[in-house]
Amino acid sequence: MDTAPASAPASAPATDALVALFRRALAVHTAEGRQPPARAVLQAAAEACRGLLAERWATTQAKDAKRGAGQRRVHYLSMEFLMGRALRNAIAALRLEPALKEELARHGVSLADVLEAEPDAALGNGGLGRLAACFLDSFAELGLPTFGYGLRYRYGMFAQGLQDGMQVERPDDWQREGTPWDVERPGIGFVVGFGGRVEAEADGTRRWLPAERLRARAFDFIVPAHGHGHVATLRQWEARAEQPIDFAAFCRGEHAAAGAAQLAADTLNWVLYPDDSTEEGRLLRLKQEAFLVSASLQDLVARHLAEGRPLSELGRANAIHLNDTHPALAPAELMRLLLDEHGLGWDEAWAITRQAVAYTNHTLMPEALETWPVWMFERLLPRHLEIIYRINHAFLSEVRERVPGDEALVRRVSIIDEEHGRRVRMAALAVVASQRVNGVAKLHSQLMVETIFADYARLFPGRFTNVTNGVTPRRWLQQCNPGLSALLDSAIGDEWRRDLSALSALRGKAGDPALGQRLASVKRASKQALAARIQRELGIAVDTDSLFDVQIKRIHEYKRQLLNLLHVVHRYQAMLANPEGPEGRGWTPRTVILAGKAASAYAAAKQIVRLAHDIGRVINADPRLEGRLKLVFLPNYGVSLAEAIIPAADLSEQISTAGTEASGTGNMKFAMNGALTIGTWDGATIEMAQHIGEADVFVFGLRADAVATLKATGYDPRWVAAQQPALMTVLEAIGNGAFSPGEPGRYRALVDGLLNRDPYLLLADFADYVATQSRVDALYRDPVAWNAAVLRNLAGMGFFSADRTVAEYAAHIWSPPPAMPPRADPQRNA
Ligand code: 26Q
Repeated sequence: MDTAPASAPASAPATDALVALFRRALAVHTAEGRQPPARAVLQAAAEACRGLLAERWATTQAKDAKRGAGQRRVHYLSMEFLMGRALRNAIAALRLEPALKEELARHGVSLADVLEAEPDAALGNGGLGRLAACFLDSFAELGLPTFGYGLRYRYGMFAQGLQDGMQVERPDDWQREGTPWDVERPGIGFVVGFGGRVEAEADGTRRWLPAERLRARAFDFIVPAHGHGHVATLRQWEARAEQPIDFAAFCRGEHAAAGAAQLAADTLNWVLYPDDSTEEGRLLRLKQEAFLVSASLQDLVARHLAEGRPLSELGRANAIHLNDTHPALAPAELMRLLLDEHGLGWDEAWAITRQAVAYTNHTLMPEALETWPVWMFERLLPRHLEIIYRINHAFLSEVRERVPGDEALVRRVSIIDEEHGRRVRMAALAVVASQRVNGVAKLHSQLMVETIFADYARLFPGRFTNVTNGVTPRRWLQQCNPGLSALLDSAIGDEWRRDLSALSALRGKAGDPALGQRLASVKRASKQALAARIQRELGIAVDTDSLFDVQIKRIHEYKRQLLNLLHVVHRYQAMLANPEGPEGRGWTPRTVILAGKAASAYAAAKQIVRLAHDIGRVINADPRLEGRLKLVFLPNYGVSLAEAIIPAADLSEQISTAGTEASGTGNMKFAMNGALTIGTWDGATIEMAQHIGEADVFVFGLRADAVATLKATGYDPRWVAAQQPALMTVLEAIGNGAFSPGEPGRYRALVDGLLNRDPYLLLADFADYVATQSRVDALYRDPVAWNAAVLRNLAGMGFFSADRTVAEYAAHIWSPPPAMPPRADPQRNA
C-alpha cells in the first residue's frame, strides 16, 4: 500500500488501495444481494478514506513533532466548529472521485445521493464556528503544525422547522446513525476537575482538591490538504465519569443511582449552548468551557514534553489561540498546570503563558461579551479564580504605576467587574494574557480599539492588530460550484485552485461578452437546481430568469433581515400601484430568498422569521404580480444548504447597520460564486469593495461614523418615517395586519418598536436601500453589463481566501517570539 508521503497527492496505487478498502467495507451490505443504502455507502467510503487519512496523520505528526525553532504548533481552541459534511471534501482531496463514481455505478448508486446522505456536523452557530472550520482547511493546505480543539456535542445546533411560519426547534441528532469520520483515540484522555477546595501546602504551594473529576476522551477528525499529504486535526473532547458505574449500587439493585455519575458527566456532552436563561444552564456552559480548555492544554503540555522539549520552551514552541473569549480560561489553566502540576515559579509560568496566548475578538456587541459571576468560579473553579486574582493584581499594579491616580481607569480595566455583582470579565482576561489581540476586518479592528478595548489599547498599543477573515475556496468555490470552477479553469487556467489571487487575471477579460454568456449559463444551471429544490421542498414555483436576491445568515436585528422585508413589501405595493413599472419599463422579476436560524430565546428574531413567512404567503399567492416577485424562506439553514444556495445567487444582501457586523464571511462566499453585493459600509464588505472597485458593489446607507453621530445627536425614527409616505405605507400595512389577517395586531409591537426606537436605524437607511435596489434592477436588465460586473467582482476576490488569512496569522500572530528571560514583574513583558 502506498504510504502517502506528506508531500504527494494520492497516486494511482493509493487509489487502487482505497477502492479495495471501499469494496471490503461495502461487502457487508452487498453480500445479501441488495442494493446498499446510501448511508451504508457513505460509511464505506468514509472508512476507506480514513485508512489513508490515518497514514497521512501519522506522517504529519512525525514531521510536526520535529519542527525547528522557527515554527510553532498552533492550538486553535474554539467552542464551535461548523464543519458541515466531509465526504465531498475528502474525495476531492484524495482525488478519489472518478474511481468512486465508477464503483458506485456498479451498484446502481449515485454519488449525489451518497453525498446527500451525510448529516452536517453542525457543532456551531454561525460565522465564528464556520471560520474555525475554514481555518482547519487552510491549516492543512499551508502545512502548518496545528491542532484544532473543540467539544464533541451529542446534539449540534438545533434543527429548525417552521410550523405556520413559526420557528420550532428540534434536536439535531447528527450522530444518530454513527459518525463516519471522527475516530476515538484510545489512550488519549485526561482528568478534568471541578469544584472542591484549595489547600496550602507547607512550602506555600497551592493544592486543588476537586470534588468532581471527569475524564476527557479524544475523538479526532482529520482534515486533508488538497495539494499534498499534510493533514490538520480537529480533536474533540467528550466527557465521561471517572467511574461510569457504581458497581456496588448496581448490585444492590439501585440501577438509576448506579449510573448517576455518568449521567451527570453526559450533560456536559449534550448540547452546544445550553439555554442560558437558567442558572443551571449558565453553570453548565462555564463547565463546558473549562472542560475544553483543560483537556486541550493538558494534551498540549503532554505532547510538548513527549517531543522532548523543556517546559521553559513551551511558549516558544506552541501558540494557543482563543477563538473569541469562550476558551479564555486558557491562560488561567495553563498557569495552573505550570505552577501546580509542574512546579514552575509564577514569573516563569506567566512569561510562558504570555508568549503562547493570542485572542481573536469576533463581536463588539456589549451583550455578547462574556462575564461570569465570581461565585460560579468559587463553586466550579476555585483554583482558577485564585490565579485570575493574582494575574489581575499584578496587572492593576502595573496600571497604577504607569497611570498614577486614575482609579476610574483601574475599575474599567480590571479583570474583575466590581460594579455588577462581582463578575469575571473574560475579554479582559484574554487581552491581559495575550501576546496579540486581533479583530476580523479592518473596520472592526479599528472600532475594537476605539470602543470596547480603548483603555487596553492605550496601555498596550502594540498588542492590537487586524487580520481580515477569509473563507476556504476549496469548499466555497471548487466543491460547491463545479460549473464555475470549470469555467475559471478554461478562462484563466487552474492556478487559482492553489492561489486564489490568480483570479485577478479575470479583470482583463471582464469585457468579453462570450465569457459573460458562459458565466450566465453556469449561473442559470445553479438557479435551476435551487428552483427545483424550492419547488420540491416548499411547493413554490420560482422563475429562474428572475433575479435571485439572497440573504442567508443567523437571524439578528443588527443584520437587518427586517430591512430586506420592508423593501419586499414596498416593492409589492409599488408593483400593485404601478403594474407598468418605473417609467413604464416593467418590473425586473425578483425572487427574494431568506434562510437562517433565530436563537431559541430571541423573540424578536423569531418574529422576523414569522413575518417573512407571512409576507411570502400573501405575495406568492397574488396573481396580479404574475410571478414577478416571490419571497421564499428556506428552513433549517446550515453549511450544506448554504453550499446549495450560494452558487445560485445573483444578489448578496449584506445590509447590517454600519459598525455592527464584525466581518461577515457569507459576503465573501457569494462574491466568489458570481453574485453582486448590495451592502452597507460595514465589516469585510468594505474591503471587498476596495479590492473589487467601489463602482461594482452596490453600497448604500449611513457609514459607521454617521451612525454614531446620528445616535449621539438624537435619532427620531418617527420623524424619519413621517418624511417618507412610501415607508409609512409599508409600516402601516405590516402593523395593521395586511400580512396577518387572522391576527391583525400580530406585528403592531414590531412596527411600534421601529417607530419609537429603531436601534439599528432601518428607517434611516430605508430610502437609500430602495433607491439602490432600483439600480440593481437596472443593471440586471442589461446582462452584458451585469456579467462584466460579476467578472470584475470575481477578479477582486483573491484576497478573501482563508489561506491568505491563516498565512497572516502565522506571520504576525503565531510567529515564534524571541527568547525571553523570565522577569520579576509579570506585566513587564507586555
Ligand atoms: C456570548 C456570551 C455568552 C455565551 C456565548 C456568547 C457568544 C456566542 C457566540 C458570543 C458570540 C458568538 C458568535 C459570534 C460570531 O459568530 N461572530 C461572527 O464571527 C464571524 C467570524 O469572525 C464574523 O464574520 C461575523 O461578523 C461575526 O458576527
